[in-house]
Amino acid sequence: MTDLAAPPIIGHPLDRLSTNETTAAVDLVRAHERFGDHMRFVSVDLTLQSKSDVLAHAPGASVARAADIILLDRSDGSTHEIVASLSNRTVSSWVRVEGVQPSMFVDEFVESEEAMRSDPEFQAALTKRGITDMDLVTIDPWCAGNYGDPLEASRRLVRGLVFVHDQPGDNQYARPVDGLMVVFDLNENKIIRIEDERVLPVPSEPAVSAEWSREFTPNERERTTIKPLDITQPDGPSFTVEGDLLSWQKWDLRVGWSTREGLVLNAVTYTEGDDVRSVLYRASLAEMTVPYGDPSSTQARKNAFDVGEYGLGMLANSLALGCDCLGEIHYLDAHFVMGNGDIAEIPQAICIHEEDFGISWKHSDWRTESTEVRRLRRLVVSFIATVGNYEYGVYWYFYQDGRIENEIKLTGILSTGGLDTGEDTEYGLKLGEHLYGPNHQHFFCTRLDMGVDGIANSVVEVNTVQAPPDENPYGNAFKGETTVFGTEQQAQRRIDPLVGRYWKVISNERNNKMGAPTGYKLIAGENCLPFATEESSIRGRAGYMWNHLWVTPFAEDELWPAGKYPNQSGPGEGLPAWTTADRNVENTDVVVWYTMGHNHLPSLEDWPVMPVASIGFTLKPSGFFDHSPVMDLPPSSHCS
Ligand SMILES: [Cu+2]
Repeated sequence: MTDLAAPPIIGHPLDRLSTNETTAAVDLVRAHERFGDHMRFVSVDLTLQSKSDVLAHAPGASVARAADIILLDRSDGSTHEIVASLSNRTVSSWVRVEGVQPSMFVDEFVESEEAMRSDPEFQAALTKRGITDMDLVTIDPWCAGNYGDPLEASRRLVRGLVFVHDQPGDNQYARPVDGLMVVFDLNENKIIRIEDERVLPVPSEPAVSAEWSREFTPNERERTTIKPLDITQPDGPSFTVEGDLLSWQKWDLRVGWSTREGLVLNAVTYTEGDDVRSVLYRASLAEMTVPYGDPSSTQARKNAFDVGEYGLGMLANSLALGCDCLGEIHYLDAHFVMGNGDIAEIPQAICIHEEDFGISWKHSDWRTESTEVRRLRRLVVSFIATVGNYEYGVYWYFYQDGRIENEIKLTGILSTGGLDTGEDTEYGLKLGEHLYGPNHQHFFCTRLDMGVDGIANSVVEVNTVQAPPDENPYGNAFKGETTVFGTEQQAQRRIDPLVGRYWKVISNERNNKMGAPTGYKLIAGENCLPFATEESSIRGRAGYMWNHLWVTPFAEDELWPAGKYPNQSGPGEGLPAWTTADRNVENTDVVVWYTMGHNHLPSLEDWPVMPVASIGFTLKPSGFFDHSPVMDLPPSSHCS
């Protein structure tokens, strides 16, 4: 029933939830008759509205606002999916879901570590290793996965990885207590089992080489030869931000956010004059998985789904606490909901700034000595999440020449293992006596809900091939061979840099001046495939990793490549399940899923904090414009 007293909400349907709206959603749920004290809030996020409604939205029109809430009932392990209408101030839907584990929430990190630390049996296992000061012990709770243990089907489990500080606040990852793992039930908040397999010496490397915090690193080690390099923008930046609408150099987009994905890009358009051209409807890092490649029983269970098991939005850094961006910066705040329903603010979670990016184009004529050079700029929209030991920076770049780039910056500390005296391993790199960094991979799946010049799009693959003999009298000829994907299974593809393979999203609604469809190509960067076997647990649970490209027809409930609840999931969910229908993906509303893998055989330089490793891909206009889109760039004033 509509509450007539509720004022209509003016805004845009994609506007992020305000803290007031999240609070209102929590209050509606708490006041509901089905809510109980044993329920915990996992997440509160903006309800995605139908694409047709969003596209039809007229500026100034009122919008229907709603929030999706996920609750965990700790008394029976059930999950509850709720929709709260913020416009009508009612709970419009409440669905109980059995047999799934929603993602971990921050309270569980804190509570589980406390409970493990104070357990007498756990303390005895540490005493056996000469560790008696429990305040120095840290336990990283890793979602337990699914390896056929019946407990994994019935309980909400984490496996605790144990580390120990030498002094409070120093780098505990230099001192793994390997061979000891704690199986812990989050709902009962108690240890189920201690797997005490092997007593290993705790590494005792000289502290200075393992430390990163300034508190523990001597100042005399710091370089003194760096002169100031200031970025000054005396007239301010060239972008504007109105609410969540970001506008810069013909680009417009709406910044979005979710507990699970962190930063989301909505409604990305490129405008020339009155011609507003759509490129992307929605883009985000939709899943990532980190499979470890070491057969030791500790490492073999490490298969983190950092988006679906934890949530990059919940783990986002407040960029107020560092110096992550340079120049004239505009920050946007974010927030998430704690288990008890309290709001946790993340001030300055999203960074927006622009960067000089070298030259855009240049030509010199040696006869006339005429030279023209133009500099290129890019707009950067980014955030950084800390997932335990590791940091992931998610960067989106928009260029004046129509390119969009995605870059993931990987940094942070290796999740280490221990070795016996004199022991070495092929399944990782020894970093010092008793210490190694295990082999692992990082897979990132970006969901690209495309809309290149309209909703109706197709995807083609282009491979470069040698010309056939009858067309190749000089033996030099080659050409691009284009294949249009008709169905989902045809569009499950892997990279092939040796034939210059790229994929291109083309419009079925608009042609360029040569009569060909306008398009954007997806250019792969670094990539690899998983090494896990067909029989492995992760093969079933993260099937999306085995193809670099997937294309699906848009479906409102298909957001998560490894399924909605990858925590302790069974095999086959997400992209592998949806695409068995082999639906049409030609001349329709398509979603492109690009998976990229970073293969991480550690090196000594990764220790103690890994210098950023970078992986990404590019969306580049390809027949989208009728000519170079950057001939209108003016010369730089300071060079003339
Ligand atoms: Cu790594």
